Amino acid sequence: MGAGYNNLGIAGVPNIGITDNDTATVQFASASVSQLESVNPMAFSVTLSNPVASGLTLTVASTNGTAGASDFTAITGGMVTFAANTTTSQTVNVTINNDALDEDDEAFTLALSNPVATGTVTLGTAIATGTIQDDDALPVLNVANVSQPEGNASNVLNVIVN
Ligand SMILES: [Ca+2]
Ligand SMILES: [Ca+2]
Ligand SMILES: [Ca+2]
Repeated sequence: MGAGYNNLGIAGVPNIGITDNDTATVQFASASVSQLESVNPMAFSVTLSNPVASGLTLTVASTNGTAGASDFTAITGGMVTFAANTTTSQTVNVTINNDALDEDDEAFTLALSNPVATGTVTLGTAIATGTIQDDDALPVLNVANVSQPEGNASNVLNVIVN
């Protein structure tokens, strides 16, 4: 009891406070998620270590890295909510755009912030990296057959990129 033990009531009714000693950690289940750009959405799991009596809300937002607006749908001011007295993990889904560009794998980050709850809730792994694996083949160069009369000073070479 210690600090939670308050004044004894004069009338003999003790006034006892209970100091909660429970804390909870909320975080991404994994600091990195990687999948082909043809797989949609990209799911980030958020876990809570202990149930929170008040429930819990968090803010989630994305930041562009090598992946930008053409590669995924940004999240600004998203909310993650845990219901009261539960630890059911929550999922943040990011919409991935499957383009036809041959390119390097690209990445962005998600950040959790601002846990709001009564009691003590701390952030664990608050940043997660999403890697979008390119699935597009190298372009094929086709050079069209060229013929020209002798003595022609210049010619046009048609190059078709598929
Ligand atoms: Ca892309
Ligand atoms: Ca693609
Ligand atoms: Ca691509």
